[in-house]
Amino acid sequence: MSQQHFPDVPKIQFEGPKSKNPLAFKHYNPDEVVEGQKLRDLLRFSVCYWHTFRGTGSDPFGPGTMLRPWDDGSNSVENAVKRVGAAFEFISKLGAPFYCFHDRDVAPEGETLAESNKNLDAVAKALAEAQASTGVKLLWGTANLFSNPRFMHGAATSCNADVFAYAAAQVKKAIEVTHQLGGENYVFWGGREGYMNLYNTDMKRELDHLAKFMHLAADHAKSIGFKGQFLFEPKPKEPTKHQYDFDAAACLNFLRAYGLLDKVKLNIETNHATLAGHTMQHELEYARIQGVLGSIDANTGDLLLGWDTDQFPTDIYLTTQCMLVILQQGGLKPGGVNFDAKVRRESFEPLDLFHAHIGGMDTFARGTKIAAAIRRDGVLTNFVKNRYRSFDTGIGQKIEAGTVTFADLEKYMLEKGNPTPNESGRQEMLENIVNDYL
Ligand code: XUL
Ligand code: CO
Repeated sequence: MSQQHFPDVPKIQFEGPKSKNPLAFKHYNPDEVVEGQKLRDLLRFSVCYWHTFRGTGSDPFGPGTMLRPWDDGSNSVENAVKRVGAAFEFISKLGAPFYCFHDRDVAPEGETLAESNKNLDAVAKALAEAQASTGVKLLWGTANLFSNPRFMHGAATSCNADVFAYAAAQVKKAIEVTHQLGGENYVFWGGREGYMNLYNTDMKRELDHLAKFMHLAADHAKSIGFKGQFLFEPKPKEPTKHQYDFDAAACLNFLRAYGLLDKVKLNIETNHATLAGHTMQHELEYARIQGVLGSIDANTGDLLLGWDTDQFPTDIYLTTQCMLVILQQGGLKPGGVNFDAKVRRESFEPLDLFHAHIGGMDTFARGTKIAAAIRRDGVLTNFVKNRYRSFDTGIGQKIEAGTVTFADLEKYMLEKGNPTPNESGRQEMLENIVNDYL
């Protein structure tokens, strides 16, 4: 591949924590083994096409600031193919093993569905060639069912049956292209699957339609032999006031209620978790304990801003907490850590894309090593195990085994008189202990 889009950037190398080179990893050594896995295979980093190669830095107050030198600003297939070259040069120099895309990020939408499909096929050919020549693989594909005005009322949850049909056709094609490119997962994020006002909304019908849509997608995947994992990505609001995929708990209830649990897992995103009023650790743990933690979209919000700012993760507490959960389930494979994150509008130079991703990857690598050390010493797990020891024997054991009734418990307590005294939760001590590992 001709390397011409980032001529001043070499392949990013691991130089260790003492390095002062901003274009080097200080903590992410892909070959370092943590809990029996190389960091490369444990973290499975992915670069997202939409923010990194289509982001312009536009905001409601002004246009984009990031016209890339390789981009002629047109909506042509030729420009899209040229962009593939820049994207794969970036991803390979960074050393991320994966990328992700929406159909409409990689290829321009045409006048008709047939034309859009043709454009997508043309760019998919370039993507396949770039994957083959660089070894970069596709973590997941998805369809953009929210930008075009036809999706104003939603896609699978639109009140317009033709829009449902259009979305189905688009997802059919996106799954086929994902399959063709060896994608390991396929994501559903319900861009406008929600409502602005219940006065005009039949919630039951919309949810039934969304479930029908996912079943149809899973049926099609089966019919073409696509074995990738389907992932549902929770987000509570934005663009709609209420998204049906509100949080991990709402998504799980939806999947369970509609018989989709054996077909779909979750893709948990940090800024979506916090918009829902949860920590990322909460969302990951909730998904993990129910066996549906599939993949993550790594980013972070801003405590002072109430919207989806999609910033790169730089907080070591955050990544340590994420990795405590992810290590507990032995990694995310076939999922990974996808940077669904964008550089700020002021960071408009291509070089900033490197700084942002290097920071995110280093922050995750540090979090991984810190979490592994905490786990190795058992400082949290031993405390937690001990905290619940009253359920390991005696009456607690019987409660868990389901061998006692309310009447038995009443008899037990009447005889005993008062419960065994409580012990401190020692939150502050544990917070100090975690700090010792940072
Ligand atoms: C939007 C978001 C999406 C999904 C894929 O907030 O996170 O980019 O990850 O559609
Ligand atoms: Co996302």
